[in-house]
Amino acid sequence: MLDVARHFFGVADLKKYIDLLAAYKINVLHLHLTDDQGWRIEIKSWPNLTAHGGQTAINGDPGGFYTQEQYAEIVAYAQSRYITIVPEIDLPGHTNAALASYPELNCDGQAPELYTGSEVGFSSLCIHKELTYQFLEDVLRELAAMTPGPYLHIGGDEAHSTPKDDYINFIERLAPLVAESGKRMMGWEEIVQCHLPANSVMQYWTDVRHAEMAVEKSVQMIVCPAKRAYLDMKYDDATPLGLSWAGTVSVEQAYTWDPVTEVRGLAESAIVGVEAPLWSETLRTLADVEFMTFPRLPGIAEIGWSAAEGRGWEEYQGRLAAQGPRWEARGVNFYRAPEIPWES
Ligand code: IFG
Repeated sequence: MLDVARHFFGVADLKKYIDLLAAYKINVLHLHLTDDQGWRIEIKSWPNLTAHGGQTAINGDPGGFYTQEQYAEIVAYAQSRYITIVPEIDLPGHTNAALASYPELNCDGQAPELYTGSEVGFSSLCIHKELTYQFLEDVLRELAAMTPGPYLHIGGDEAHSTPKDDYINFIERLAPLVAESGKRMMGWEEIVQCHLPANSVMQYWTDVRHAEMAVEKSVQMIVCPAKRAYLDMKYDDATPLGLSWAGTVSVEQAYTWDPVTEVRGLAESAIVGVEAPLWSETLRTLADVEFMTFPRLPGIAEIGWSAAEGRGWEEYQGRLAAQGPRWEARGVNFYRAPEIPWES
């Protein structure tokens, strides 16, 4: 996953990133397209979402957005490298950019200012306003029409400003709208508190109790625990970029885990896949994105594609070291983790 909402990355950057993902057999790119700081995908029936909501980014860095034509270009380019795009519209929290764009979407009819900070959990759609659901129908319809892949991701995380009952009612009213758009619903782990369509997928990212609830309710999951798979976590305390709320994640820690053993009672058949989310609060350029992605991503790809029995850090780090010269030749700004025996 790449967060293009906290900071925006244009089509050319995305294409370079997609080439690097394809080299390590990544086959899905989840784009986090909307958040408090920016709405990055053109919705023709609600043009202000990007005209206004796409203008800025964290720290007042340059904003931006993808026109529907540019989004189609990204989808086609990814497809040519056997990568499926999963678009995420984060709901009902993480919605300040949408609320700032349309006063009428707000319960009190007042639009908040554009937000350039990095707090989370302060925004919520107006759950009891009918216009909210017209808005959602329009957004989901247009997003589904431009997304050939099977999933629409509706976020669902950190809705701290939405009362629990309202959150549950909202997600349960949203789910049929996703189904009507012809897509399968994906969401962050919190959605598992709701009644979900049978083919929904949740992402386990931080609270294992949500993952255990998914096991009980037979909800399929993407396993991406922040303490292992969040690429925006610093490598160590000296890393200049990234965050550390889930701890630091070394190259070894990003490799030496097995999704099946992360959750009590989890069967391999219930795991749709693994994911390596990269949040961009602290990332401004493709070079920053590459620094946090490499060298940790190939190991997570290997976890996705190979049986746990055959994996071992001692053997793996030798193969990883051999990638260094390739990345140098391609001008990839990878982190030369000192513990890896990089080949010169
Ligand atoms: N949690 C938030 C993200 C981002 C992240 C940074 C999820 C699902 C912390 N939600 O991870 O928006 O701020 O590590």
